[in-house]
Amino acid sequence: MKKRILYDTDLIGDDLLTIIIGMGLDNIKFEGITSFGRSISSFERAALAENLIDLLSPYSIRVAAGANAPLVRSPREGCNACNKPIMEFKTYCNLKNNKKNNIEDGAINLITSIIKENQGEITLLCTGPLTNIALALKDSPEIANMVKEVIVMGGTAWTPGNISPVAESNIYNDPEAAKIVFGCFPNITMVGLDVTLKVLVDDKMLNNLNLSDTVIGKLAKGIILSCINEHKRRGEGINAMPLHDPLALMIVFKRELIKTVNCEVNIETCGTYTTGQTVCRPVTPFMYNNDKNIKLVKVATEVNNKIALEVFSEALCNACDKL
Ligand SMILES: [Ca+2]
Repeated sequence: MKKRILYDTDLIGDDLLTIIIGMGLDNIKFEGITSFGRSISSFERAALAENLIDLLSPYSIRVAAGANAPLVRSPREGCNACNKPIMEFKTYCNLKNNKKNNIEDGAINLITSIIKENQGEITLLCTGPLTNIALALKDSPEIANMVKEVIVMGGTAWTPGNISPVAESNIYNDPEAAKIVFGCFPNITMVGLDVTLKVLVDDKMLNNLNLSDTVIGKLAKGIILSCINEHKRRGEGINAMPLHDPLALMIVFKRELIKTVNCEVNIETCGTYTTGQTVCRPVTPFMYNNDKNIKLVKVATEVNNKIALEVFSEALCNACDKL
């Protein structure tokens, strides 16, 4: 049976790859895609998702634009390393007049309506700042108990941060929203830097992928190459693209890719040097028996990167061969 996914995303490079590989997989179905924007607006980002759907999806997917700024903070500029291949793809779509402008008005409406109409069925996959989801929870708190599960690409338990010494970028961008989301949903899996930095596509693997010379093949190759080069430029020791967001998607249908530890997770919102930190405390059965009010989050700590890369490669090549 297909896993039914509501995907909330900031639609930068690896988010687009996530949609592309999602189209190359038979065992998932996107029910809706909602966007978060910054200098490139959520509407423009939603339009990119719609372009991909028009080209690749065998079924219709509802798309809505969401917030353009965090709940209380000023928006930060996101990574723009992949802008060139994305702009080339946009130009292609505009020339082909593929943009149908079916974007719905309001991510919050779409999130709440899909969850309410499909109670217990929907996996909420989040690979951007959690602003849209927090706003949906403020609007309709009851949705917290209506989703099947929530997979969050974000945070880090015991690995250094990627935007500050202790914080991962998605959580750092809107820690107040993350605090609401982690505080409300009873069934969250946190797919953070502890695992995503172990699933890496380097130059050699990209060459071996031998992506077809289609529009989607060029876009995927451009995104991966731009990301590899950006990591090389930063000189942080990772000369490859970490599959942050695609890994979170793969876990929806292939749970055995990761091992998790039950943790209490608190989000730091006011630290001078620690804002956005996901403070994780492993909870033993003994601790939980003494205090059943502890909210448990499944924190991914190990990943089978070999199998993850195989699944990613096959799905990506399938999708790229389509167009
Ligand atoms: Ca993302």
